[in-house]
Amino acid sequence: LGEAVRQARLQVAPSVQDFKYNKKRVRLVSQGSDLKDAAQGVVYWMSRDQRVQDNWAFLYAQRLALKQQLPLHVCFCLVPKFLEATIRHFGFMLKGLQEVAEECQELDIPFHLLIGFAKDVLPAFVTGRGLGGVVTDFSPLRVPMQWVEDVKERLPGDVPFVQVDAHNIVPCWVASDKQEYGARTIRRKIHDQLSEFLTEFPPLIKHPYPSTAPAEPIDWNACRASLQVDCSVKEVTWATPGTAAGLAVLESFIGERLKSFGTDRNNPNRAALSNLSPWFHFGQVSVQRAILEVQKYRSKYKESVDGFIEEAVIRRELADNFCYYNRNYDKVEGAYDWAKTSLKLHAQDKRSHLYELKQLEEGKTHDPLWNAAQLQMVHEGKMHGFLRMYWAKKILEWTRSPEEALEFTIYLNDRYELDGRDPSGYVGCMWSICGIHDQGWAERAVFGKIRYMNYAGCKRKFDVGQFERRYDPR
Ligand code: FO1
Repeated sequence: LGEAVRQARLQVAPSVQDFKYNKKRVRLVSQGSDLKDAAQGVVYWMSRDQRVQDNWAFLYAQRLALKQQLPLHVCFCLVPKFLEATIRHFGFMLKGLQEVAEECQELDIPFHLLIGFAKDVLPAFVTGRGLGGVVTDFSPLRVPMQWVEDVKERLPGDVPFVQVDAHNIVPCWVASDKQEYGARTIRRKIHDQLSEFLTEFPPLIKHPYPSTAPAEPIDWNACRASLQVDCSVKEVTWATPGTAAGLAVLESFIGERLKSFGTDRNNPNRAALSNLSPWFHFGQVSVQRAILEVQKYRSKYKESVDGFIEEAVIRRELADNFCYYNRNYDKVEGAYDWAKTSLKLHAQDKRSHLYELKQLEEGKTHDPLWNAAQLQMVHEGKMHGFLRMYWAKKILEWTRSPEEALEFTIYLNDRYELDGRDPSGYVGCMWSICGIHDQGWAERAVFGKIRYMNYAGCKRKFDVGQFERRYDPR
């Protein structure tokens, strides 16, 4: 699969202008004037979608550059810290970016790693090089949305600045213009538009208009040294960073695990998951590519393929919808009224156990299944999807308030999960603790009407002891 994508890249398409580019993927951040005659090039400011091929934002930037016969540049702005990210995450990201830089070089597209916040480095880069247009990708999260706003403020007024949703299959602002109630309400909207957006990618091609001023060589060690992040959370060994490795995981999912995804995905003892979320999170692999490949097996593994589309497309795009349209996407205030009222009503209920953050972080509760899940996350950077729900719900049960539960859950998720700091992570925590995208259930202590999960329920689903033994520290 990696090779197929590579080959596509090397093939010189007749002209990138020839394919039909769906402009609904693009929106204007600031108008500027038309690309100036004197412009020296176009730049793609890469952020969420850290890959060369299968990237609608990169393709759009190349299309603009080809139309005007201009050089194309790519920039990545490396911030010193981002939410709770540690060296585990920055290490994964930087190694992926190294591959991006190499691929860009083969395509005659200079890749620039700028150190610092975009607002401080990107406008100067654009003016310094006389560039005539900026294209960026899209994230609904508060911090990256603010980066875009800040750049907009500081870019010269005549430089057009556009944004492309290169992460979702149906662009977030096209899928729906409001916060959706749940999977039930967004599913049809997305499925109805899949035939329009779930299309094959044209290749990004070797760029025919080389830049006269090439990129500065990148000192990757200096990049690492510029970071102000916690280095005590170690990088993981099971997940090799980068697009090539991510595509190999996709291939192994299709060849080995897809057949049992439909039946075994809720069993943490079975290898049935795609495990692709770290590569999806950093945009090293496009979800659209994964779906294009997986859906070829629909007649063979219908249940699995449908289940994967539900999780990778519907649930994932629902998460972006939630974060985009709800500014309190990571706070109890962001919940539905029924959930807020119910949680408030039970705020004073006696908790069976109360744990401090440190006890939780070290996996030292009375519950061996919970501890095992926590240690899986701490050591491997990825907790099994089914256990993520159980894990978060127990934090609601064992802390002083829903606010504290959400704070701890998001902190731990963002700090340890490779795929943390992502809309899917915030929505996962909000679903478990605040009932987002869920319905009310029978009322009970502490949880109120929030769906409850317990150890006995897990025991009915899988061999809990087998999972606990895998992560037993003794
Ligand atoms: N994007 C950037 O443009 N620059 C960064 O330095 C950067 C660091 C970073 C660290 C951890 C992480 O999980 C993501 C990071 N991102 C960075 C990407 C990004 O902004 C996110 O993936 C999206 O916001 C997720 O929606």
